Amino acid sequence: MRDFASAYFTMNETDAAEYVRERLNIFAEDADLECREIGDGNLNYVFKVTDLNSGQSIIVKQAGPVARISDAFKVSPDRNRIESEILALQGELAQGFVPKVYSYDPVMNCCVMDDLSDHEIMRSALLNHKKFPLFADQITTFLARTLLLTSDVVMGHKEKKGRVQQFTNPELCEITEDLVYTEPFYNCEQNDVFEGTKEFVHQTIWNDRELALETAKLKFDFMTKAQSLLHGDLHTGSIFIKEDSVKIIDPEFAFYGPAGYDIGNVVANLIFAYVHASYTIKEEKRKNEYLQYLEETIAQVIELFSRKFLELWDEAVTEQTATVPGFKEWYVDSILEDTAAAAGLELCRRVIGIAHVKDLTSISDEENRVEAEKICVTAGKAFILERASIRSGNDFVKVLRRSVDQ
Ligand code: SR1
Ligand code: MG
Repeated sequence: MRDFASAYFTMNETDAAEYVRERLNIFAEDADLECREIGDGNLNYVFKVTDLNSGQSIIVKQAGPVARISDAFKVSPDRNRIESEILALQGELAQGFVPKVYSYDPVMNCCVMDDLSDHEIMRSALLNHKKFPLFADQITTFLARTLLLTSDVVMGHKEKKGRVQQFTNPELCEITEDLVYTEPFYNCEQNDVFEGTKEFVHQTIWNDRELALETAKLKFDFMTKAQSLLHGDLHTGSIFIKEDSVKIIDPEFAFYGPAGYDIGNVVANLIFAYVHASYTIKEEKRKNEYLQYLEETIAQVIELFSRKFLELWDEAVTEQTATVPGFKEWYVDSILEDTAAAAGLELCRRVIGIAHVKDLTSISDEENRVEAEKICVTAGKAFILERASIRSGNDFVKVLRRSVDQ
């Protein structure tokens, strides 16, 4: 029998099933446990453990000492504590939007949570051109509540500073600082640009001094603006979805940063789905319908977020100076500016940097992939440089359309 109590080791499927049997009180004594490793992210091991007698299943998620994507990323397994603690907190602030966590184990650096196999990963669903009419409403409730209720507008400032400490996440933040804010904007060795897209990136991104300056400013905002407790990696691979339900997973990049970072990541990943659909749906009418659905969803995310954030502000504000007329409008405006910037950064980095998205890599025709990537980079750059004037849902859609037409 393995010793799970004394020292950390990375588990295999047999270990994870034994772990569940020995350490947890979830399944019946006579459970017939089967375990499969199902993780497809860049960092962790995800074990699905099923009792073949009852059909009941749970997830054991373990943080390894290095990232799966590359041994070069040595990342503290403490990220599993961050993930467990933020999931508990988000579960209180935005009920029903995150999986329930049953246990966190600081020795094995793993947590046990609900199995969401009745949902599907949103990125895969969008690549299959599925529509989720409730998504914009659901995600904006999650965003408005988690981003406002963890901020100085609502929380006592000493308590909030305690949270900033609790969720200080230097190694995962460093990954974002490098992969999102730095490497994509110069000809860095670690970048991984598709051959046909390289020349365009050289001309459009690496030769642009204004863009270098603006992304430098944004990097310093990301590192210093402890505004809200962020998910920190809110792409469509971090969202489980079904017709009537959305569950946000994988918040291991959580920390206190600019609120717009999470919203911008959602918008950018809807744009990846849009570009993918543009090049993969053959039938014109079906394609246009799907693109229209995605444009509407992008616009709704912005509009509903702004509306819900302002409404919740009036109910929940405790900071006296935040009630000064005009302040909340200024505050939301700055979040929307950061949203545009974050969308732009994500659009550029998934084309140029080391971590790609299937929306682009799965476009099998090389010319189409290059065209799709150029659209993302063009839109990304525009979102960054024009962020001061991008405020409404329609503004976001206009940048996207213009980039497609260029
Ligand atoms: C080394 S981790 C690479 C990327 O995967 C994660 O999901 C984050 O997006 C990170 O940037
Ligand atoms: Mg992840």
